[in-house]
Amino acid sequence: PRGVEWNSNRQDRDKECNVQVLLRCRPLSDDEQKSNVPSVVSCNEQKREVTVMQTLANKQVERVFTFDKVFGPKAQQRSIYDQAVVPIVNEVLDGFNCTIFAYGQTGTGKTYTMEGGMRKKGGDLPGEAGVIPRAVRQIFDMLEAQNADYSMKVTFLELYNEEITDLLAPEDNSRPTEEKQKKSINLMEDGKGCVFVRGLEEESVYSVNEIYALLERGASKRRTADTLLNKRSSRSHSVFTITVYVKETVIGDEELIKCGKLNLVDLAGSENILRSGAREGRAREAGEINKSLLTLGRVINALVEHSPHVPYRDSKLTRILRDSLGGKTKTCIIATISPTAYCLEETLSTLDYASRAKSIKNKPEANQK
Ligand code: ADP
Ligand code: ZZD
Repeated sequence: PRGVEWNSNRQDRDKECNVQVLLRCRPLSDDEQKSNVPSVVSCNEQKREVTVMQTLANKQVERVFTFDKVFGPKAQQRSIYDQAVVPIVNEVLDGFNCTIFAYGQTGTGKTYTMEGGMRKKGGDLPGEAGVIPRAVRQIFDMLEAQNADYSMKVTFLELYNEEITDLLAPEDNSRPTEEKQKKSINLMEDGKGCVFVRGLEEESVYSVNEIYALLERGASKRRTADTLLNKRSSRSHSVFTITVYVKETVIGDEELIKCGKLNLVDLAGSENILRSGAREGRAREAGEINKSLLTLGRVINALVEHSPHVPYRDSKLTRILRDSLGGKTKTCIIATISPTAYCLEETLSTLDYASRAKSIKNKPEANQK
């Protein structure tokens, strides 16, 4: 079965490997439960199936989708992390680049999955902590346990309306607000066609708490931007990247540096695609068109259909994540849905999108040597 490929042996690692696609359905909220909102989604985790009940011309129609893993409404943050993310983080420490995307309609749990609920001051990781804080801790724990000679860098950016904001940039109170944003952040290409973001604050980090403090800075910066421009967060993409360098001394005191990278991406709400497609003219003026999200969909289509031209260059998101789609990075998409009848149309669109992405093939290659 698919999914076994992910944990394959060292010797057959450099083979083609499908993008892994996971599906998570959130529970009904307290309000939804109180008002008896009907649920139309059922998840069978064993069979890795999601069934959606649809009423068409007064007839009940069931649609069934299969994914690499399915997490129903009762799935805990911890179990998603243990089952889906632990193997990916292990690959990062082996020198691979890995990307995890969260894709879905606003309100279905992308941020809850990637970041989690609020952090309790001073305490240990809360049960509600999402993928990012858990991955940070696992990476440190493993490096400490191996007594490794390592260094680590993190970046955290937000992409809104094709503009990149550095969520880790220190506050500069000596300049007016408009100017602060202007510190130019550009996409640059190295000689090998790899894109990197120039002008981002790249923080070297030495402890878990230091990263958590940086996340706090990023989260509060985003909250400020959110209140300035209502609901910006549902239309923006955020990318948190951890780069780990591990020094390995081999026999004959030759030194090797193994470098692995983990990109954790919380995409804009997928409802923005449908909307910006439908009323492109006015949406563009309202800043509603989401070029990056539209282009991501086109890139996925082109890869699935083996088109000779893949439009990576058409948006910043697809330029930044080029290697994650059809490249040398190991990629996992977590698609999130709501169980309610009200979200049915969006849910089916997410399930179709995620199903298509299952056939994308990447060719992971370790960075070292
Ligand atoms: P999105 O990022 O997709 O817009 P959020 O992560 O903000 O969605 O989730 C919307 C709301 O639903 C939040 O209040 C969040 O805490 C809650 N939520 C989402 N997923 C779950 C889940 N699996 N379990 C419990 N609460 C959840
Ligand atoms: N989702 C919360 C942040 C929010 O939107 O504010 S949870 C995790 C990853 C990236 C950014 C923030 C976090 C988050 C957090 C909350 C409060 C202060 C700082 C950071 C978090 C949650 C659990 C453990 C560590 C960090």
